[in-house]
Amino acid sequence: MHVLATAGHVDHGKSTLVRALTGMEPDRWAEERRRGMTIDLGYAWTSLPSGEVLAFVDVPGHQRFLGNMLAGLGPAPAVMLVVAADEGWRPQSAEHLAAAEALGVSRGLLAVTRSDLADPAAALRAARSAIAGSGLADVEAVTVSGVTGEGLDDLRAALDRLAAGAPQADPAAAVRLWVDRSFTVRGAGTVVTGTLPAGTLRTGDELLLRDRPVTVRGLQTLGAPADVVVAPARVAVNLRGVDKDDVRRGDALLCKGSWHSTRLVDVVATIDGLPEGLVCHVGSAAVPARVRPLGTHHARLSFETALPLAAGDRLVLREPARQEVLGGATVLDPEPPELVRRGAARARAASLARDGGAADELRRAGALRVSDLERRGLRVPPEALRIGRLVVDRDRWTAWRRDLRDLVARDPRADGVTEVAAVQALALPSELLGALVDDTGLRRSGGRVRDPASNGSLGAAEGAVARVEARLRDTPFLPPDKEEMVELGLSGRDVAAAERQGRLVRLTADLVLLPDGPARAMRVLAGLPQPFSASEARQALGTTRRVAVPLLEHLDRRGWTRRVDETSREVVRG
Ligand SMILES: Nc1nc2c(ncn2[C@@H]2O[C@H](COP(=O)(O)OP(=O)(O)O)[C@@H](O)[C@H]2O)c(=O)[nH]1
Ligand SMILES: [Mg+2]
Repeated sequence: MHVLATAGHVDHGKSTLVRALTGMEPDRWAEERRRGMTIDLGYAWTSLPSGEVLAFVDVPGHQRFLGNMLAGLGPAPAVMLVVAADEGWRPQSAEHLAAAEALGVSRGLLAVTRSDLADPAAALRAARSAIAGSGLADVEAVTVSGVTGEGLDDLRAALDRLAAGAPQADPAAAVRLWVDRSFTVRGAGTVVTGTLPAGTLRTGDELLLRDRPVTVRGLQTLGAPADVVVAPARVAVNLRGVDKDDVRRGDALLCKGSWHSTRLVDVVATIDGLPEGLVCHVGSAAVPARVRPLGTHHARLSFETALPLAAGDRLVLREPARQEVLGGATVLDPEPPELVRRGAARARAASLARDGGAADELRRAGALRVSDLERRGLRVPPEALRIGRLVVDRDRWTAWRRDLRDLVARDPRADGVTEVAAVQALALPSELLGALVDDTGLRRSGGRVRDPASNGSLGAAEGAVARVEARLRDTPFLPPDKEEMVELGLSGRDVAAAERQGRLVRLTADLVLLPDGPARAMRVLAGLPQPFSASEARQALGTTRRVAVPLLEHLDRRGWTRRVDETSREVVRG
């Protein structure tokens, strides 16, 4: 399943589009339908043409309901930004884009809807230029009408591409389900719902809710009961022993022992000069906080109530009295050191300001995307390496070089390791492989990394392969049989390596010719009266039936010969 939040100015057609795509009603309240306006989060889902299921969290666009909007957008991995063709880019469009920016959302789609009311070109241009430079700059755009249905198929196809490109959520990640709704079901008790961005939920799981253990009595997803729900997903959790009043939006269901609830965090903000008081939105929560500035970009926030936060979590910042996004912040340290000594705050500010903790994070990760650092307000550590779109920790690079050389050197046949195996063994971001191979003096070809110095050599198998080659030069169509190969000490792996090096071709797993063998056979066969039988071919080639039959089948596969009937073939001319 995939989860997508809508976003965009009020009345631009978000709910209508969700309705048209899913056939479901995202405006759940009678008041919403009477007023024709989304007030709270709505939920709907559909199957895409590929069969992938996509769930929508439909948000209100009206400024007054910014908090509800953020509770929907907060845990969602992607966003569908909706702009009305007849209205164009409006203040709440920018507001919602700012929220997505603050949250670091970079996956999504731009839908210019109500295309039946006006030519969408101008609105599309305006929206494109508004999102240029944001994390959503590269998203696909679709023009559509939720009322006439024009463009809906394009939109579905674009949603499918978005789903196909979604990064895999880690099913083993510690669960943190931000509650966006809680209610009572007669006979079942308390149910909470939320967007599960990572991890797996199972019936019977013991979780924590406000430091209290709770048990998952039942699960539902897409309106049906489930024993197991794997992220990403929309999920409803029936909790045993929890009163409806014990849980509300902004609470989180947590894996035991994995999360640290904190009232104090050090952050880097996307804006300078934070006010003294803020409201911080994270997940579905909105919590007031006091601000202690630490240098220009950094600050220590103390929350009114504790939040389960980890380094890297993103907060949307708002001034308490204003319904607008002020900026964003990234948690650098959810367990910051106390600042008691005189000068401690200044020292802390200096250490955060040096690189905002980027060097530490880079040391841990090995490599990070430059755009991710920049978007989070972190500076690229000056001592780091820049390779393509990544910054790489120097020590890690040295270790990767050593490990890659070792890996290739340890390969017993000296025919290289596959790129996939190398990337896995080194836990290397695959886009770094090219640079790493160049830097180590190794070479990439045919999907493998090899040492050019040992090229042409097959290690221990070299002598045996050379003997087979010599023999085939004398009698090109009389290769060694299976037993002889075993006697020579040649395994299937050796033969495969020799084939990759262009020294032999395989007709079957253990039947080989020189690479020019098939072409030589063709010259002989072309001289026969056409069509010819397998036994005529065998005689002309001076070989045995054991070789002739697989050789002819090999030529058939290449399209050089073809069967005429049960018993005969002809050479394909031209
Ligand atoms: N003609 C036309 N009207 C639309 C379209 N999409 C939405 N509307 C109308 O625009 C108004 C706002 O739509 P709604 O989906 O509630 O907007 P939301 O606030 O973004 O969810 C409603 O009156 C809809 O009927 C469309 O594609 N074409
Ligand atoms: Mg709506």
